[in-house]
Amino acid sequence: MPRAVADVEQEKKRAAEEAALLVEDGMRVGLGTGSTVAYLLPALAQRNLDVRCVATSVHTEEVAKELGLRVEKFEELDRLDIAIDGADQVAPDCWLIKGGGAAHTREKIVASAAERFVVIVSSNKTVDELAPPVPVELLTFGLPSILARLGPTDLRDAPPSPDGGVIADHHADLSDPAAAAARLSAAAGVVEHGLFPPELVAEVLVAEGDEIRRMHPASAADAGG
Ligand code: DER
Repeated sequence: MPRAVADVEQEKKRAAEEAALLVEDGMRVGLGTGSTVAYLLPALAQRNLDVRCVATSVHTEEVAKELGLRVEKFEELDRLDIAIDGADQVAPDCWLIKGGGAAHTREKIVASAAERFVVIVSSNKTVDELAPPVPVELLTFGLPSILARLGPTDLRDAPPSPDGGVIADHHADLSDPAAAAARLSAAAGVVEHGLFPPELVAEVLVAEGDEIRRMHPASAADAGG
């Protein structure tokens, strides 16, 4: 049965508050984007830690600053200790689909720069298998030809990304997420796609009611993470 909206919001808040506890004084922190991260920002600000943050979207940056968090340009930090972000879908092996909020390009850069990328989700985000579409960011240069080569893709009725890219949703075959990700990464004109591999993920915090279930990709478990 689908979860009631209030329950989903409560779970997002629960996951976000749990993740805020992972941040320690002096850390460099990547802040994701979306309705789950909206609960992270006040929870983190409330801890009054001395942290340096980078934001994955203008909206996150504005809200974080309003709450008193120190947000710096990502041009000023080369590594992050932790990044925390939501996801649209989480598969059992920790493959993710992200980009519902159109911020996946910056989100992937920030996640990749982090020692520990922590994903926070309500229980309705976990799936048995990833399902299309996959959000993509495309260059405007040669857009019709990029789309023709890519295959079925819907342009989103959304403003361009802060980096000038066009946001679209690609109807990829996701029976093999690694193959789909490799194909999208290799496609000329695709700036970034919303398939995030388990290798990027340290931990997924899934709120199930008041409980937190921790999912770890096999790669992290092998490394003792
Ligand atoms: O756009 C994104 O990638 C968001 O992080 C998304 O994946 C999660 O957004 P939500 O917390 O609003 O569901």
